[in-house]
Amino acid sequence: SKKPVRVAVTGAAGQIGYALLFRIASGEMLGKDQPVILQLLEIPDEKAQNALKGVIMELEDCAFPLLAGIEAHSDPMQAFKDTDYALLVGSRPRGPGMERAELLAINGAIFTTQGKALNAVASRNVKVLVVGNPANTNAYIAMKAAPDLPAKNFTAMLRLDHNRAASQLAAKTGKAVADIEKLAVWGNHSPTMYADYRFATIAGQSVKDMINDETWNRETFLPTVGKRGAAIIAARGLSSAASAANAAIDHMRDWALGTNGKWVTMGIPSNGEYGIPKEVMFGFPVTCANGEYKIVEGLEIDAFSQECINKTLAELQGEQDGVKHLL
Ligand code: NAX
Repeated sequence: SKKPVRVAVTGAAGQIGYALLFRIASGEMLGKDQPVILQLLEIPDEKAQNALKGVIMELEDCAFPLLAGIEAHSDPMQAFKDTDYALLVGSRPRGPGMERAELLAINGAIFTTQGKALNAVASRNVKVLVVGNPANTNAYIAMKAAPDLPAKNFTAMLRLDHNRAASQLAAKTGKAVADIEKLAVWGNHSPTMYADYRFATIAGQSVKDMINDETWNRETFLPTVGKRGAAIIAARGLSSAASAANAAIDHMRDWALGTNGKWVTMGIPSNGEYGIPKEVMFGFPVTCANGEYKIVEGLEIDAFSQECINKTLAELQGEQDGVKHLL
């Protein structure tokens, strides 16, 4: 049988953590033949550490055959020791009335500390996924704080946006969501992201031709996908958790195990593709194989798409400029 791999999860006692850990431990992320050791990080706060103990008791009570060990930590230097995968979920999202500078300063501190810890103690092949918002910029900060690790190992979660877009397209066309191929989401995980179905197909047929309604694209589809997080908060009184955890599982599984040529969306550091400046942590369509992602290149960018890409890029550059002094 396979040797266990180490999976670190931060914010492990939070609501996404609660929807995520059981699925990792059951083999849904890395395969039903891959044992895992969970290395869980929470803040030192007594309430958070107690909540984490409760989650661990429940993990134990599942008696998962693939769960080869569980550790609880309050220090990232311990939580990230030799870790093969790191899911950075805990962060400080923007609260009501919070100044932008304050948000960036708090997360700057969290993600420089965690980036440095990964740099010092994680596996040299660690695959990092940042879920905690502002996800792209937090991933950028962690990457910059970890100069001894390959920049390409740092990614941000755009998969929830991708899955939301796929689900809207399935509903609109009356087709199965599983049959949608070649969907792309460009840019920042924020309402400025650009979900792009110009290349999408269902059973080889063009989704754009099937829908044939540019007004629906611009006035219904894009705002629905962009504001989906806010709609869930309004309905549930809490932010999306199970769907976010599901997207994190999808992202890591596809990165580790491959997509068989299927396009998925990942937030990754640009190497200049599509005119996105180097190092900007940007949502791109990718395929994955052999543990590596590869940007889908050569797609035509029309005027409307370029306008959308410029807008989400400007927002991201604004965020990343806002943290430069912290790095
Ligand atoms: P919760 O507030 O339920 O849980 C967050 C947990 O992180 C808390 O238990 C907290 O103690 C812990 N934490 C905070 N700082 C930490 C640190 N420095 N080290 C370790 N743990 C720390 O939030 P939850 O609903 O689980 O959401 C977590 C993050 O995901 C938020 O930033 C949220 O905005 C973000 N989201 C990102 C999404 C995406 O698509 N990228 C979608 C869903 C979600 O909104």
